Amino acid sequence: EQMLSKLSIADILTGMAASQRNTKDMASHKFWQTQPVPKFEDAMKPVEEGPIKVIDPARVPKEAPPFAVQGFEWDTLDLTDEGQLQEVYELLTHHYVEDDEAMFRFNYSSSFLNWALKAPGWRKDWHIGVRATTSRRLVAFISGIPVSLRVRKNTLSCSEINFLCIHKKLRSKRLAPVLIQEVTRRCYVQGVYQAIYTAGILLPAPVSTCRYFHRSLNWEKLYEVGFSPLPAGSTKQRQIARYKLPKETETPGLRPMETKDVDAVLDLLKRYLSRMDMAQEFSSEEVAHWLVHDEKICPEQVVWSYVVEDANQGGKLTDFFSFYCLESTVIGNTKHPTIRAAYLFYYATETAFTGDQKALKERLNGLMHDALVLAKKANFDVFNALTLLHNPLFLEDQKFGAGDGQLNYYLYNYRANYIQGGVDPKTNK
Ligand code: MYA
Repeated sequence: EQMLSKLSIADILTGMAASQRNTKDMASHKFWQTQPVPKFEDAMKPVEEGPIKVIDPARVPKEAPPFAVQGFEWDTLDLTDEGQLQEVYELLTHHYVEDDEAMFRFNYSSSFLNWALKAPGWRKDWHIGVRATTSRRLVAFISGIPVSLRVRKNTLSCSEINFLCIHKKLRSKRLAPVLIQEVTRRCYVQGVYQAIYTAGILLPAPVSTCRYFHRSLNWEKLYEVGFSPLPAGSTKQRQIARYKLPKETETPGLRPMETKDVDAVLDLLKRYLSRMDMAQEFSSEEVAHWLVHDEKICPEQVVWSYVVEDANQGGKLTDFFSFYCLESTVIGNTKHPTIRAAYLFYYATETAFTGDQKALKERLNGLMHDALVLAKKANFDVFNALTLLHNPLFLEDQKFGAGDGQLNYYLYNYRANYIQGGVDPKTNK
């Protein structure tokens, strides 16, 4: 999940978004207290990193239990079937994540779902649906994809769990734990004993937490839908002028990424991510899948990636960046039915390896400025980024504002020391 976050001044002054306030202690998490996850009280203590529980494959049930509520049943979805992909799209469009005030709801496109759920190594049995037995209507969903995840020195074979969704009419019936236990069983059956997942809400207990930042591209529309406030003492005209961008990019050698760039981008990305405490370990197949737009997978474009080719170094690729499209429905707004948001995705730059902090800050600002120009050209309304990687080095200069949303990162059945969200701009650590 990506938490829906709005630009907010009040929330920053008072501390946190409502979803982030911890109103429940461990004992009241009736489900999570039974699971192999760290408790809040242990989350900040130094630990030896490793699995929490050893799973005995012989004790993993081979079949799903009958679904917990009469009149409903499990159904493994076939997302190579256009109609079933469309059913997941419909469920999420009407029932997936909303912000605290129910102003916006994520509207993942079916292209996005096709891309995100059929990543290299995807398995049909990790696309789990629940249907009403008689009407065959899809009422709940949870998914996993396989990822190789490095947490500091250890590389884990994990599943990444996402798109947990229950129809609004079936909420608060303790069905989420039923779905989570079933996806857990299906991972165990495959010998996968760890998982990574993210959520806007606070659960026991995050391994890291990032804040969302937003950079207005179409300020007037964001103001009209209630996403951006008009700061006291400013005017609409001044806000529009503040976020104006040039028509063309400035970095010499910048061009769209192509399939022929995959190996060079993988090399750069691997070296860059090796400096982070936690990151996915990519194969070249995964880099191609996640970064190169392919209209066979995404009839509607989802990912935009650019590389910098240095003519002075024989055409060497020195940098790349990418962003993806995730729209949100503006609930009940006929003038502006959706917000088109670009989310900063992966990037890397050779400058990160020079040890020159000032040069890195300058380079990233140049690259991200161009990313904003390109996103504006591609008709996005807002550009979002988290406080991870080296993002804190450019967020302020590129006129991002802090949002009211946070994104919590969780590991299932793995104990790890807390990872500070983002890089301290002062120390670059
Ligand atoms: S995060 C996106 C989640 N989806 C949405 O927010 C969409 C809109 N909301 C809904 O569809 C429902 O409200 C959901 C809850 C389905 C979220 N992650 O059935 P309930 C716990 C984990 O009565 P409902 C994403 O997709 C809650 O704390 N647990 O509640 C990543 C409580 O337990 P406890 C959650 O509102 C998902 C229990 O469920 C979440 O009807 C990663 C209440 O159940 C949540 N987002 O349904 C899942 N929300 O009493 C974990 C609520 O203990 C994967 N709960 O506090 C773990 C790894 C598994 C694989 C392991 C392999 C090794």
